[in-house]
Amino acid sequence: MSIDYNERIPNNVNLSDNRRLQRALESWQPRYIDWWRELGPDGYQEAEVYLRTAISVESGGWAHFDHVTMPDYRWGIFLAPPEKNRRIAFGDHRNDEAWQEVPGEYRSTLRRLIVTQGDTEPASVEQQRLLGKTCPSLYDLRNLFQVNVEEGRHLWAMVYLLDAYFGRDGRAEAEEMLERHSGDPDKPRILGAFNEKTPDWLSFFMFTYFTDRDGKYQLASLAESAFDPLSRSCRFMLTEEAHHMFVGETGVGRVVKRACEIMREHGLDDPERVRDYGGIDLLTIQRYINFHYSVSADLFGSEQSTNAATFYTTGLKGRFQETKIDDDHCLADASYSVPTWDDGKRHHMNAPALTVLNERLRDDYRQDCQRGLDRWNKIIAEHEIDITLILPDTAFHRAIGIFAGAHFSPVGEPVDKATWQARQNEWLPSEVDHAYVGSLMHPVNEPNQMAGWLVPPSRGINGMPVEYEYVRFA
Ligand code: BYC
Ligand code: FE
Ligand code: FE
Repeated sequence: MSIDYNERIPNNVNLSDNRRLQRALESWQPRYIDWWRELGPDGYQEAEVYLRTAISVESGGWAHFDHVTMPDYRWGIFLAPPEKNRRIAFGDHRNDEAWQEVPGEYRSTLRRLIVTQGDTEPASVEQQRLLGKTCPSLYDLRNLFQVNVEEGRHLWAMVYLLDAYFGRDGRAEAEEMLERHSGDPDKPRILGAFNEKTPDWLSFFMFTYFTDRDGKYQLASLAESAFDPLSRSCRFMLTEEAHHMFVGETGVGRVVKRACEIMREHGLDDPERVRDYGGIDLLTIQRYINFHYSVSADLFGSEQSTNAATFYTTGLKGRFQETKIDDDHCLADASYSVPTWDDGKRHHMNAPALTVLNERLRDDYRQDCQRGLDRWNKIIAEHEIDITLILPDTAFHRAIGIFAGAHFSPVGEPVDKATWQARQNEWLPSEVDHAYVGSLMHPVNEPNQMAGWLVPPSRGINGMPVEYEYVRFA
């Protein structure tokens, strides 16, 4: 299971034993590097960044830290160790041996899932490409680039599966991964949230908190897949994902803390006055939460989904922590409560569990999101400020599913279009908010400095001090 770094493409899949596959990936590699130089981080390609690189896929001790320039980062193919005699945990093929090849009848469905997953990875790098220019500290700059190179590696993980298991169609899909671009009107990325802008660092922290967390839930569901190479790819990706969400949670927490400090220091009752002292006020933070939570909730798809039912019964995509759930793992007679919206009224109904798997995963996700809000609220309470950040109601600002097209307040009351238009600036980041947050975005490139709109992190990376020179400029 060790990783061979002497090869052009580091891997733990014995790539050199499969010449055809090796050639396919080696011919994709320069196109990937071209894409990285063109649409990866703007500037900084010559800077030396203190990055971690995977050296082993075993749990614990897999990371190596060193200053490297990003184009020299060793993107490779790493699968989690195989589970001996792994059996399929759910669906019609439950208890069969996990598949090492793709069954012919599921080829196109599985390809579509892998393409959708893979497409998000380079999309996020594209969305974040300008942020380096306004980093609040070298510590944060390094974290941004760590996230970016790992998202690049996640693309490699999916491109490997496409090339190795889907023949000519897979190779064509690998090419298209570099042809669609975030926000491109003609060739956009596949899922909505990945065509939005990430214009400032508060957006970046929100994105890594909320949108990377969709990644956690989707990857965990795909890690249950009967198709073992996909399962093993996703299991290793999940180990990297934890850091991305850490960047988001601590990042937002540091902005919250700074807002609270300013309020206490200057005895402010009106939260908005935090702006007079160069902080980001809690009401603006709430509007950013409303936006990023709602577009990320859309990534789970419609409440009722025949796609999701098919993915499940055929064994392609399971539930979150499938093997830990105590039921028949076929959902033959099970039901699950889902929201409904008819005639302008909201209710709940029990639906056949199989048909509402997207909603179930969204519920799991929502609970996980709330945990970070609880921690942020604890910071606020510690400063004796009477404000609570909330997750917006599931119906708020949705573009996918039953609530799409209707309007709701953040606490889930239906409102008419006129009210929505009149109050939108209270509920979602307004142009004024974006301009204000944007006005705070100035690069801080000295090791011992930190922008004034957030507090320093409580510790540095890999035991290094916060003031460490995480990025060295050429
Ligand atoms: N935007 O039955 P439905 C990550 C489409 S994030 C646009 O409701 P289904 C990362 C859908 O494709 C994790 N289109 O949903 C994070 C379908 O189209 P087709 C990404 C959407 O199929 C941060 C139609 O609407 N991974 O890794 O059950 C940084 C009806 O769909 C959207 C995955 O998503 C949307 N929001 O579920 C970096 C896992 N939602 O097929 C990386 C793989 C739905 O009729 N993907 N549609 O043309 C899936 O499991 C499923 O495709 C989805 C949708 C859960 C996304
Ligand atoms: Fe990823
Ligand atoms: Fe991520």
